[in-house]
Amino acid sequence: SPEIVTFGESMGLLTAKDTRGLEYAASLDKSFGGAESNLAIGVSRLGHTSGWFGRLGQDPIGTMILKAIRGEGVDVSRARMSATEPTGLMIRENASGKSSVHYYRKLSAASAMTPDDLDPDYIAGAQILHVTGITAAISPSGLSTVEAAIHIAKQAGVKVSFDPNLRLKLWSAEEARPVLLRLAEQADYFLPGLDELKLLYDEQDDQKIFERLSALGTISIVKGGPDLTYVLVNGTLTEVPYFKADHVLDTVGAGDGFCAGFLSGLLKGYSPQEATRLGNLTGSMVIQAVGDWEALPTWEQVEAKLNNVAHVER
Ligand code: KDG
Repeated sequence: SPEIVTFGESMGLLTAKDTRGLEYAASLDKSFGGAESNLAIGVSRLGHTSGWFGRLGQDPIGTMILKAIRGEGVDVSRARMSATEPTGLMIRENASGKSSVHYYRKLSAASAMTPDDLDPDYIAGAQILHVTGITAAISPSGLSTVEAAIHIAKQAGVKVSFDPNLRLKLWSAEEARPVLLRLAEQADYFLPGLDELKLLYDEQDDQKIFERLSALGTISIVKGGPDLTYVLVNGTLTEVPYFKADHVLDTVGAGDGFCAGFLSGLLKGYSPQEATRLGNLTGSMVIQAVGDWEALPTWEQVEAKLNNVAHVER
């Protein structure tokens, strides 16, 4: 098995760049996205082995996505193509500088995923299983699949990493709360954002949020502090400062970019704080270009950044 195994919904991504928004845009750019495949691509580029699976429709968008993920060196041997449901889509628009997304994924192939899609040996052979709250949100069978995968991992002693990825277009904070907190309790590494925790705990006070988090007993990495990431281990909070991005073009995918760096750091044997530093760097590199995963760095690019090597073009 690959060192990191993850699964979830990847969708076609159509983007209207027209500043008047989707309604008036004459053309759409085509790519794809999906929090879990973004992570798998990021881990692969950093030099580790990763595997992604999920259901895609047997249609041109599904084929494009599968080929692209495979082309990034991610193992897709456990992915399935569905003849009966289509690949999901998301359409992003940028009206007057404000970015928003429209999902077309209700009856998608991925939402029909069930625990039968899991290969227990594949999960049991990994170092880390990474799951997100998006899969839990897309359908009841998606949630069962996440629960079953966590169960397999825990039985086999595989570490579980969990990013809640709260998507309020898929469910309300009230609906998400009990489900995501229950999943967080089972994780070895819980990777939320501070804004997500405010919604999940229905609490604005940072101090109280960290008290609640400590009680979970997991290693928690909280993204989105004031230019820093919080690391909470056994009740001790440390702050790991951000790397300053030269410029910010597109913040979508920053969280997945962080997780890719963080999990790669763990595989390298880094402490949670050192792994967070790497995650901060990879996250900051993703936001300097357009696309959910395109700007995920290779290990070579990370090293160049850490050693301050200037990019030479001839
Ligand atoms: O994390 C970035 C994701 O938002 C994107 O790639 C698509 O998985 C996605 C979602 O559900 O929004």
